[in-house]
Amino acid sequence: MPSFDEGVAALSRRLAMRSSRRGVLSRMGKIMLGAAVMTPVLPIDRRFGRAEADEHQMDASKCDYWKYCSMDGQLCSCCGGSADSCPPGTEISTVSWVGTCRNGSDAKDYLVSYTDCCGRSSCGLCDCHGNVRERPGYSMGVHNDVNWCMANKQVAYHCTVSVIVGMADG
Ligand code: ABN
Repeated sequence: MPSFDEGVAALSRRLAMRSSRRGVLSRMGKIMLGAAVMTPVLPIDRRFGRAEADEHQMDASKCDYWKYCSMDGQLCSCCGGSADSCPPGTEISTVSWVGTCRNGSDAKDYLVSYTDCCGRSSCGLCDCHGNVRERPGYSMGVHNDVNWCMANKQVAYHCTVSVIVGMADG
């Protein structure tokens, strides 16, 4: 009975006799071309551990956007304003709350300030509730589940804006 090595050698010889160098190269070329075409469409995690953000965490129109981690309310960007400016006909609350949010693209923590826009009835769109590190009213600076327009003359809540204040202390 031939040994394993002899078996492999015989198989290799038979394969070598049946295939030309050009044929092998052509087949390898086809395989490489197929891999190059198919790889971009395969469902592979391409972050390779670099970032912990999914695509919604990088999309400012989605509640999962990293900066909205302590958000509670409707995004002013859906209500005729922008992420950091109140819509026309509303005024910014004199009181804000803050959150510490991790930006998945650089894995750093940022201090974010959130402020309600007041003076029109609730916008009703893009209602987002992040609530990361949110605390009840005994810790007012991080309390979001209250209408902070009560600090203004125009107490009606419309929507909320958010601004990055700086890096969070390490
Ligand atoms: N701070 C946002 C908000 C407004 C009204 C009611 C609850 C929360």
